[in-house]
Amino acid sequence: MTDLTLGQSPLHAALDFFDDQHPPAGDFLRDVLNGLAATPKTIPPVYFYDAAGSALFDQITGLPEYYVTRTELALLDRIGPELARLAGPGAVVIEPGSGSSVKIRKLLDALDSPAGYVGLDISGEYLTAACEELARDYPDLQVGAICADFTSGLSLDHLPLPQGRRILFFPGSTIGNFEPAAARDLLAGFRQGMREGDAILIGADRVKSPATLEAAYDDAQGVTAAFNLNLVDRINAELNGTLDASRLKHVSVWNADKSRIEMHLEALEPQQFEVAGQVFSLAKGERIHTENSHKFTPESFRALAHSAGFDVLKSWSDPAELFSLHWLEPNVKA
Ligand code: AVJ
Repeated sequence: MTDLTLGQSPLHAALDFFDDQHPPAGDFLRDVLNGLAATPKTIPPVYFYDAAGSALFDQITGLPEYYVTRTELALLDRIGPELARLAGPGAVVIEPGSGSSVKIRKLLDALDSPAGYVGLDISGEYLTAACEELARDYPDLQVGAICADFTSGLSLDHLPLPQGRRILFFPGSTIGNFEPAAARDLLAGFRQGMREGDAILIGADRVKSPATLEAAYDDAQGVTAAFNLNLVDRINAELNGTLDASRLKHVSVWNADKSRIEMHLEALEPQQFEVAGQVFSLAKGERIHTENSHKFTPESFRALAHSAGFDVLKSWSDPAELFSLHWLEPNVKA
């Protein structure tokens, strides 16, 4: 099942190991057809991130309204020394959904001689490129890569990891993309791969004024709108779609009951379109739901962590209390 290549591999010479768990590729066609047949219509947010969508997301992280990324980065800078004390020397950092190299570098630079880094991602190509770059820049660090779907848990037992405390790094409020039950299952899945003394450092966005939240997901320059509407281009290009982006508009709404920002594509007029030969219609004002971004209070986050078998040992926020990082440890099993 798993296909472990140690450092000698000519393909990934800079890595100490590359473990290909052959995650099933997401099925864009099936998910889009099922989502459009549902009521209300919905498309999972994982499909935002093709090359164009990833470039747009990068642009989002620099927008004045999108406080998330810059706030988390500043927070990481501020709490670095404390993280070093909490983690201790020789920690092994594991990053599910290995993402922004800026964030992981901040963490590695803050820690006291970390022993290892393991990136985990569903896309092997992107993952190995990022991990090889880290391996070259951090010659004392053992670096491995796991090509896997982190939503089905972490299987680490067979890997040649350095001894030492494992720190899972899950920044960016990615946890907010999951509905409450799925978020709990995801964290519980992480917990199964952890030992006593291991920890998770996780970023979670906070509840704040709806105006601030809606602006963060509907910026003045229209970058978030372009990010949302890029799904339309992708469906048209890859799934033989006939959607007309000029007849849809980007909408961001705060759902107070569910404590989340929702993004939708809303029909400006009644319309019909095809995807892969199947006909769909939208009434005027009807929406395709494309993303949820859940926001937490300290209490709601603690409840989520507890439900997945963790204690929150420490939480940090910026002075304006926009965003939080939390340090979780597995609670002792009864
Ligand atoms: C990458 C999922 C954390 O929810 O804030 C940004 C994605 N969507 N703007 C978020 C996103 C629109 C982002 N996450």
